[in-house]
Amino acid sequence: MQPFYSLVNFSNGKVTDYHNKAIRKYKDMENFFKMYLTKDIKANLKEKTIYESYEIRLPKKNGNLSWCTTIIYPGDIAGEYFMTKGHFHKNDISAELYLCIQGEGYIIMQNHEGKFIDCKIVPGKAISVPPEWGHRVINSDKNNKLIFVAVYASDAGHDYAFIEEKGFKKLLISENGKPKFIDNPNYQK
Ligand code: S6P
Ligand code: ZN
Repeated sequence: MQPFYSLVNFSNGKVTDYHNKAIRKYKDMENFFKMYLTKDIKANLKEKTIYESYEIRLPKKNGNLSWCTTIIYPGDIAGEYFMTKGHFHKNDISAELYLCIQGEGYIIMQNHEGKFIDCKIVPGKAISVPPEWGHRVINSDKNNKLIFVAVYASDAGHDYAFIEEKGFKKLLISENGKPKFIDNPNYQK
């Protein structure tokens, strides 16, 4: 393989020459939001775009790195800010590097023993997610997009099952217009 490059647009998060674009709407990730909603309200939110991502994806071969930009739109679902689904890596020994380029929010991380850590993110902040820590990014600014770059082993893979069923220990909600962590009522069930 030859070296190659792409250009990241720091204003809108788009990347040239990407291999994979994903758009996640509410209907694609309903179960990841844990605040209670009636069926009718859920039905009305189905087409809402929560985030999109542009990935430079290299073959899943040991030693290759892939990376992507993610743009999380502003908003909330029953108070829970828009966010990524969150996942562990299938290949759990894979670490990841996050670099925020626009907006503000939080990265939350949790390991298999249930230790939970949150870290505020602002442009220029780079966060190292060690192996074996689940991770999610949350946009806590209801007026602006949050854009970040993530770099990870190409064979890292995504394991969403635990987060979809139980979620992280804490949820980030908007209370009186300010972000606040609360216990996830679904976590102990
Ligand atoms: C991959 C990396 C990111 C996320 C993306 C969307 O390891 O962490 O590229 O896939 O930000 O997040 P999620 O949790 O919905 O896949
Ligand atoms: Zn990851």
